[in-house]
Amino acid sequence: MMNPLVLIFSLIGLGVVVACSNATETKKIPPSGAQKSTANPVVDNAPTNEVKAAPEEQVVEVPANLRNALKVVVEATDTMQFNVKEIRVTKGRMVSLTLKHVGTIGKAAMGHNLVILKKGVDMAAFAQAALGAKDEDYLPTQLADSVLAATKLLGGGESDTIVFKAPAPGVYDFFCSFPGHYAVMKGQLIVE
Ligand code: CU1
Repeated sequence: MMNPLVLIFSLIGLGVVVACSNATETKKIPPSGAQKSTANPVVDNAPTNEVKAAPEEQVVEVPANLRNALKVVVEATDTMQFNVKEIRVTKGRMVSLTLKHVGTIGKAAMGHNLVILKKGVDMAAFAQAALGAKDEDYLPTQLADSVLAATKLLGGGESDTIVFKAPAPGVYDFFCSFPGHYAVMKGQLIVE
């Protein structure tokens, strides 16, 4: 049952930096429900014996770059508001973005996430398409190619942190994909 650990320790022996394990657990770019995600590199006792080699790039890359990451905290409320409407960052910089649902209403009625779209993706069309994806927390995997980064869907009192690298300069829309929220819960990531 310790196979995964043995694997990890040998990686350490090879000089792979795993020191910043506190920061690695949040990296995930195409978020898709908790169970489907294969992108999570955290050593979680794997439910099966199928131990694949640690998911390539992600484990290794994040910690080193994260030291200079821009840390952003966005609060979302029970009244459907983000307290941040604009995030500015320079190209290539790592961003550690935490979304905090500071309300008390559960996610079924007042769920919030923060979805950053790739450049040129139509937010209204995306939001419309996401409406039908309740089972995927309104972030359908079929639209993953349109997403730069996204948090989980949160209920009151919950928070989630994502880590991503600021892409090419430009303006990127972010919003909450919970039905009906994007009209007010939105903002822009501005990469300079
Ligand atoms: Cu929301």
